Amino acid sequence: MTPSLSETTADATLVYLGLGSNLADPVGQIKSARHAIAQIPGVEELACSSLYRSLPMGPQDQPDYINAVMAISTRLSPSALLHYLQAIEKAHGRERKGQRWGARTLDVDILLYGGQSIDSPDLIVPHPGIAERSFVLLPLSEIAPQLVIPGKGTVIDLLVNCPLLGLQRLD
Ligand code: A4P
Ligand code: MG
Repeated sequence: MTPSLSETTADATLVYLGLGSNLADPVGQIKSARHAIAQIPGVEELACSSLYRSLPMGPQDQPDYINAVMAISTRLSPSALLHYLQAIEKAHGRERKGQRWGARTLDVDILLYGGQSIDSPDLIVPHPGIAERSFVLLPLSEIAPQLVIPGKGTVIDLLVNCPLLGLQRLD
């Protein structure tokens, strides 16, 4: 899919993405997803955190997750970017079975899209879970410790008050 002019903006926007996987070789899924995201037309990778192993948030009868955070620069609109990311999830075997927070081969969330606040049926930005999720805050603190999560505080300050819950950085 090549973005049309209406799907792009004049200036590039700094966007943070959260990646998660807990099925079918999660480490491989995250590495492959990072590569695929960097290949999206109109996207440039700026930084990527280490990979982290985390205990599942939500239903406990599922494997541990592998999580990472990426910073990208893009001229794609939020909805065009979301479409590309959902196509990448699908290409990585993502099935939507209706269970909230259930196991998945790949989940890519738009954490922040520049300074924009978006509240549409398909997209909520900033992602509402950032401030409570150590598997987002710790990788984010590697690449953007002083980033301000609007209405919440800096990443590093939020991390201090967030239980790590067995989060481990992979070598
Ligand atoms: N959507 C709305 N806002 C966004 C956004 N900012 N980024 C919509 C991406 N998508 C967004 O998502 C459902 C719909 O959310 C999408 O169609 C999109 O239009 P989904 O991925 O199908 O559903 P979900 O992921 O099960 O639900 P939800 O509430 O998005 O869950 P989260 O927040 O993605 O959390 N435990 C660990 N340790 N690590 C994890 O990464 N992830 C989850 C899922 C649960 N437990 C986890 C982890
Ligand atoms: Mg999601």
